Amino acid sequence: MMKPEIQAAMNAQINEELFSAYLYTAMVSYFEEINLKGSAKWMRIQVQEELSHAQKFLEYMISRNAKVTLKAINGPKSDWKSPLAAWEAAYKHECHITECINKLYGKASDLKDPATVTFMDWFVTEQVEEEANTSDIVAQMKMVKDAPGGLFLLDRELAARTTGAGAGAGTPSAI
Ligand code: OFO
Repeated sequence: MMKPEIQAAMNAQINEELFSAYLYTAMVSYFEEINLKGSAKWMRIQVQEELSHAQKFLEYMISRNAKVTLKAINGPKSDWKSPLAAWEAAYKHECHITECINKLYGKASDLKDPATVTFMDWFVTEQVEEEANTSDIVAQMKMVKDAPGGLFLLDRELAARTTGAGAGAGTPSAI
């Protein structure tokens, strides 16, 4: 049986993952407003990925007979001052999620719950990719910041993302 403290932390993480989906949905809308269709497409896929993360926690909790308690999801921001600012916010958010995942991993380890530690391994690895993807895009955005042609090309490359799975999926390698 899952310890109540871990159960509470997992419920909180479901909320974090659903908030991630909500935040990135707001970014889909922002990128569409400013006609960055590739960025919007990349974020649409990211929304699905975040929902799948929430689902993974849900299924794991069900398999452990833990009680899933869903709380209200906070409203995200809906506007950013530039595409770069939005991508920086996405990177910052992923760093926050990494901290949440690491804390949850640490808690499962401290409370001697090896099944949860093993389950959390996937998320620890996933966060390396989540941070790398957004940080790479931030770096590319900084390079093209004042060059509309560069932004156009970068956005076109972001449109190539087809899946949420796999390292660096849809992340531009070069402009
Ligand atoms: Fe669920 O990893 Fe991003 O937030």
